[in-house]
Parts: sequence; structure tokens; C-alpha cells
Amino acid sequence: MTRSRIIACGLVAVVALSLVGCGSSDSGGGATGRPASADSKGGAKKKLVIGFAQTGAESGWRKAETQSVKDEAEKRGIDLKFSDGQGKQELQIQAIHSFIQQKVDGIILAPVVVTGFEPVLKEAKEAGIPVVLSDRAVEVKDPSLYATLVGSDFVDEGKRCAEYLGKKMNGKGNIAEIEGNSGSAPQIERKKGFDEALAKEFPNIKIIADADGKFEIAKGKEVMEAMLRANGKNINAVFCHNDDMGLGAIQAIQEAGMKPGKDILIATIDGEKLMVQQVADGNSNCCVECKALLGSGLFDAIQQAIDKKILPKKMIQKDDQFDETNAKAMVETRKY
Ligand code: GYE
Repeated sequence: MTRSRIIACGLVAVVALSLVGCGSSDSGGGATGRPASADSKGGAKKKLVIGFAQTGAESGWRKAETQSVKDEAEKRGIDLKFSDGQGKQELQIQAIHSFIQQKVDGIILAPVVVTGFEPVLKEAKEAGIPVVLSDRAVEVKDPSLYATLVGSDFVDEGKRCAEYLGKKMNGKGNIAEIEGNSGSAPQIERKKGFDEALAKEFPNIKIIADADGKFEIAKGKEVMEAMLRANGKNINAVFCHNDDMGLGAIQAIQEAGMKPGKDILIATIDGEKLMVQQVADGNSNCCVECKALLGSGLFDAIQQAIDKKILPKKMIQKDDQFDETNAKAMVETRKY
């Protein structure tokens, strides 16, 4: 890419992001400021119908996101068809088929894994229905199969956890990694950001255990228990791909008679109030935020896609970080 093209793309992304930002104070009608949908003669407005194929309800983050989409739909007078994918790709594909049959105006998809969505996205495109991705990416050969992705930079979130733990460990020791559901964008990208930053900046820290905790509290606890059984006191820190697995890990460490946040350092991602509280209480050390209240940004994006605006392929939110320097002051400000 030439320098001028890079700058031009950057500008598009900034403009689009500011539109996403504006939507939060919007009382309805999306970024255009128009009603959700008006007929061609400017007559009575027709309710916009949007299908939302959600991954499931695996974490507190996910439940907060679902609520944010539902609240925003209600605020804008949008008819939302909600489908809970229960962590299963087949159910998400079925839901999209049903949205296409119902001739919805647009589809929001939070894909449970990155692969396997291309055929159904083609069907949506052929039916003229724009798709906006919520929080997670898909791997497709044809990028025109979706309008944009509204979410966070997962690679950077992982990198920030590595930098925090690496410094806190004075550049040496052993880490256990509890990953999100295998094959999902946050699992792949957070792992990449974390593992690469660690290898580059802290070559004397080793990852000695690594397992799938499915982004769930119970599974995170189970995985931590197994890691403690196998590696005992060799684990100096644990990196969890989300807060819920971190909450499970805290319980497992306590039940094993150790002090989480002290005997074993912990870094997690999401920014749930429950976890920021744990950091404030000293039971965990670093929580990198992943903004969950995406409803407004998603509906702004889908409205623009319906209006045939060209959007940047990613609309990235900026995430905060909570640790010993600010967690106490920030707990009460957390909305999820
Ligand atoms: O971090 C996790 C959730 O895709 C950003 O999925 C999302 C992740 C989030 O279940 O808690």
C-alpha cells in the first residue's frame, strides 16, 4: 500500500469511528439521523427488521452485550429477531437462514468460530441483506461478504496482558494460559498478541501450561485445578483470555490454599465489574477492558450498510486497563 493510501484508509476509519461514537447519544434512527426506515414516497415509516445471531451466553461480557443490543433496538424502534447460538455454529447458520427467509433488512453476526461461515454469508449477500460482524472476525476469501466488524483489537489486548505480567514478574518465571473457545477470533488473536509479546520482550518467561477454558467460569476453574495438580507451585502467573475464566481460576487457586494475585499473578480481559472488584481487592492484578456495550455502534453500522455507505472493514473501540493503580477508583464506574 502506498503512503497516501494508508493515510486515506486511516481517515475513513477515523470518520467511521466517530460516527459509531455519535450514535450513543442518538435518540433513534442511527447515524443518518433519519427514522429507522421510511418508504420511498416518504410515507409512514416502516420498522427496520434486524436479525442478531449471537454466539450464546458464555460469559458476563456476552450477556452485557446482548442486553446492550436489545436495549438499543428498543430505543430505536427496531424489530430485533434474536437468536442464541448456544456456542454452536450449526445453530448460528440455521438462524441466518431463517433471517434470510424472513427477508430481514440486515443481520448482525457474532461468529462463534472464524471458519465455515462463507457459504451462508454468500446467501445473505445474494439476497441483498448486509451483514455486520459483532466483536469477532470471520475468515472469508471475499471480504465483501460483510460490511464491517465493530469490536476491539484482540491482539493488542493480549499484548497488554503480556506486558503487564512480564514487568510484574521482573522478566522471569512460568505462566499458565487459559484460552477462550478454540477457533474463535478472540482466542486466536489474544493468544497471538500475548505469546508474541512475551517471546519478544520477556524471553526468560515460559508458558508451561495451556488449555481451552471456553470463556466460561466453571470451565476456567476446572482447567486451573488441573493445571495446579500438574504443575503445582511452578506456576507464577496465569493469563486468562477473559474475566469469567479468571473468576474461576481465582476460586481454584483459593481452594488450593494459595493467594490469587500474590502467590499466582493474574491478568484477564473484558473489564467486567466483578473482575475489576477482584483487582481492587488484590485477588487479581490486571484486567484489560474489551468494550461490551456495542448496541449503538452496531446499529449505526448496519444503518450505514443498508444505506449503501462504504465502511472500513473494522471499527475498533479503544479499551481501558484496570490494575493496582486505578481499579479501586474505577469499580463503581463499570456498567457491566
Ligand atoms: O471477551 C468473552 C466472550 O468475543 C469479545 O467473547 C468477545 C469475547 C469476550 O465470551 O468474554
